[in-house]
Amino acid sequence: MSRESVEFAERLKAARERLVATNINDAALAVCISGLGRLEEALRKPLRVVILGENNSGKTSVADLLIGQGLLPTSVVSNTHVPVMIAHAEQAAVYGINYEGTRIRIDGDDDDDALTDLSYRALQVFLPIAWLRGFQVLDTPPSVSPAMFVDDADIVIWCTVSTRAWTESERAVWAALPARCSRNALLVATHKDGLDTEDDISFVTQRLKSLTAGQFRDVVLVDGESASDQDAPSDPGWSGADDLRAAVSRLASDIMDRRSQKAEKIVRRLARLTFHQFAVDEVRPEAVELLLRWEAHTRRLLELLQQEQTTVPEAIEALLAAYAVYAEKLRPGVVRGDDTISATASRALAAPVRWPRQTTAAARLVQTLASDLTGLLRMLSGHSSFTDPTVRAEYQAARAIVLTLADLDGAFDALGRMMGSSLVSEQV
Ligand SMILES: Nc1nc2c(ncn2[C@@H]2O[C@H](COP(=O)(O)OP(=O)(O)OP(=O)(O)O)[C@@H](O)[C@H]2O)c(=O)[nH]1
Ligand SMILES: [Mg+2]
Repeated sequence: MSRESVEFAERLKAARERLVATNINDAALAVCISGLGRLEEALRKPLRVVILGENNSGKTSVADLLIGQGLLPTSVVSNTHVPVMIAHAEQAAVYGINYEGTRIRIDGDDDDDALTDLSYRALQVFLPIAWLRGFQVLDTPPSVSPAMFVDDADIVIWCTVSTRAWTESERAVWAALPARCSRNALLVATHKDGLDTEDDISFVTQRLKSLTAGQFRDVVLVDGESASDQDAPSDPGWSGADDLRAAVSRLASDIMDRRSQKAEKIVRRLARLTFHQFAVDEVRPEAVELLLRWEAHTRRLLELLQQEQTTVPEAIEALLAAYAVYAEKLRPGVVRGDDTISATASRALAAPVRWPRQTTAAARLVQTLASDLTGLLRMLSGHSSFTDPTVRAEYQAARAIVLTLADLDGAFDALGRMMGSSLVSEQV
């Protein structure tokens, strides 16, 4: 996981916990809190590494290398008949899933019989290994088509035997898999110990890289048997386990960054919805009249824009100027003040924006701006309705968090940038 995505997940968690701690009973806030929780869960979900390859190509040995050589229970090591899922748990355990879908623990003390996985359709192995907190490994049986396993794969590893790597049949099977498999795929060539010299190793590596260019993100050679092989070089890097894990980590970082970027977008949207809905009933009675006037004012401006009686730049300037007036009326000093809302708004007012000419996209932007400003004003209208200073402070804290998550500052900056660039492109 990259540092940014870890930090992002932490930030979400902190924001959610602080929102929960406000103890505010508000429907919009509740939706926001549960949405943030679900996103955190999705961000924390271990990545699924699916190991594919032909019969005896070293798939199980590669799974073993990934989690730490020799850590897989011997009962699941040889001849994989059914899919084996390896995941993290504080206590080691092995389960069989029978054909009715029931999960049966099969490593208990009372079960002395050798494990016959033929009576199960899948096995689940849980191990207290730190690496498995971020990854789930699926070791697949050669008897089932690889296509069955790739749907929910985050990372796909194809195992091939170094000494006869990337055969015609392997090529055909790989080519038949959905193209998206290649995006996060590694080609792992096992039986590196079957190659005689360092030159042979680099020759095979280069050959595989050029043969499979564009189909895998990386090629790694490993010796899955080095632990039990007396003749294996004593070099700790020889097995290739470190290279393999490094390659998996690189893919994982990219995936996590993409996940976080998607999550950031969702958080912004969720927080925007929240801030428009949050405490809508809390508007002070004396502020209602002002808000109604503001809404009528923005409606008129938007109509004028639609009828092309005003331009986008004029409409934006009018909106921001009116916003400043109404904000001051609702909470004197707010436009010059230093709390979160005013800081957000005043930055928008102070932003050195260059306005674009009339475009549909720009008109839509004006509408969004108008509705965001309405939301901000509504927040200002609700603030002081609570006489209890503690409750008021909690509402203020919740609003500040939601505003930060909604990244209105970022939205205003983007507005400025977009306007700047659209002006430039019109000049070209
Ligand atoms: N010398 C050597 N033997 C290996 C290597 N990798 C795997 N083997 C051996 O090759 C045999 C097959 O390895 P597995 O890891 O079970 O292969 P698999 O693809 O999981 O096999 P199936 O699940 O039956 O398809 C085993 O006897 C392993 O000990 C390697 O890098 N070098
Ligand atoms: Mg196997």
